[in-house]
Amino acid sequence: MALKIWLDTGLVDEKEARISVFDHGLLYGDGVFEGIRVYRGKVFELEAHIRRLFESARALRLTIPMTKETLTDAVETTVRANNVGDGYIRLIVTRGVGTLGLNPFTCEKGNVIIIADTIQLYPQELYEKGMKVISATTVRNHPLALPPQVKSLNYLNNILAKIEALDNDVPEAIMYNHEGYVAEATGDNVFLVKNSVVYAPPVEAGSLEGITRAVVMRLARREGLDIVEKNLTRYDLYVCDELFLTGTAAEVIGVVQIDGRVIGDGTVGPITRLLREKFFRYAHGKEQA
Ligand code: PXG
Repeated sequence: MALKIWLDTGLVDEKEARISVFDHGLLYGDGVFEGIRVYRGKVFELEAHIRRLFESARALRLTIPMTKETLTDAVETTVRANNVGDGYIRLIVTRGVGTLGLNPFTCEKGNVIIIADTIQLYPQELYEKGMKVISATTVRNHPLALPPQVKSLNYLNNILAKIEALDNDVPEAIMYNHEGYVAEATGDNVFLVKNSVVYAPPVEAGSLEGITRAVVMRLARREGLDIVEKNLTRYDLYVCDELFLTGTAAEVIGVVQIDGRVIGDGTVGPITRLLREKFFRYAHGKEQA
């Protein structure tokens, strides 16, 4: 079925949803985006996603040509127009149409694109058995290069790490920062469990400040789990009891092997299972966080 796409000021048919070849989003990856889930018709953590989008844009001196309120309404309108029950939203703001040349100030106005569609999920088996990952050799963006908290249209840093994973026949790679500390996976945040304590790298280690990460932390605290944010090394990942990833697409997924080392007993551990279950219940409105 053809989708209705939000383009700039309103909905258009999918085939009419076109962007100029002079848009700096295409020419330079100059823009920001969000990936957002819809569960049972309700947009998940929309306020947090809108806030992060505006902060990413601010860091890039990109003016979003809508207010937070009108953009929120546009997202809701697009979801309803496409009858999305369980699905996925891609919200994009490009720098807009300009001349050839890097100067972003030749672009008069940013373009807003909202796509509400179904989502491609990892197979259920991967959640039950857990996934294998590798350590990427590609280092996460230095904070003085492209700040890792900015969810920009330039994902090449993470794409290079993803290619390493796929070349090694695993779905994901762990990225480390320029100091050798764990940053994140290519599109997910990282947690580990050791002696029943949950550890996460601090955002300053070079990750996106994940919205799923924040929800999982809240849920874990409510379960009485201790959560410690501290720098983690590759060694910490090798000797932990449980390892899991969080993200909009993956939700909570266990990792059972890294760089050929088996984690814990090689199955998805009890705290990972608990948090996945709690997350599912929260996302489907059966639980508060
Ligand atoms: N790190 C990075 C680099 C990400 O891109 C996350 C962590 C997790 O953040 P959230 O807020 O989602 O919990 C992301 C999110 C996709 C896709 O299509 C990627 C993300 C989200 C949704 C879809 O690959 N990345």
